[in-house]
Amino acid sequence: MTAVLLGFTACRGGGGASGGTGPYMVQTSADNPAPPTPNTINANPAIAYNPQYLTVAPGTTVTFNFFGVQHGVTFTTPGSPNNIPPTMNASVNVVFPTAGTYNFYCPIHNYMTGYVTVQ
Ligand SMILES: [Cu+2]
Repeated sequence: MTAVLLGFTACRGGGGASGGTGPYMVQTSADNPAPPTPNTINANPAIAYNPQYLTVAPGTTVTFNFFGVQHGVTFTTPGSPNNIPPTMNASVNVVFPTAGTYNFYCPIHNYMTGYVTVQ
């Protein structure tokens, strides 16, 4: 019985022709928005940063977009750029001159977190 179950499990990843909820499920454009613009973090109405994590080269200007819902950026890493206070319907450019990982959260939704890695 155990051998049968293991065999079944091992086969699940290979076929995928039956549709359903696997990784090959077709998504609509509404489910799967276009990838964000390079060096841009969108603070979404869905209460998340998109992308949540971003890697850039030293000296890069990162654009934070705040549209639809008020969000901000509060950095928690020493040496971070200045915080962005709660903002709505505007973009704010932030320069990251120095290598490091800069953690941040939203001052309104403190479970909304992300980081920028500069390397
Ligand atoms: Cu927020």
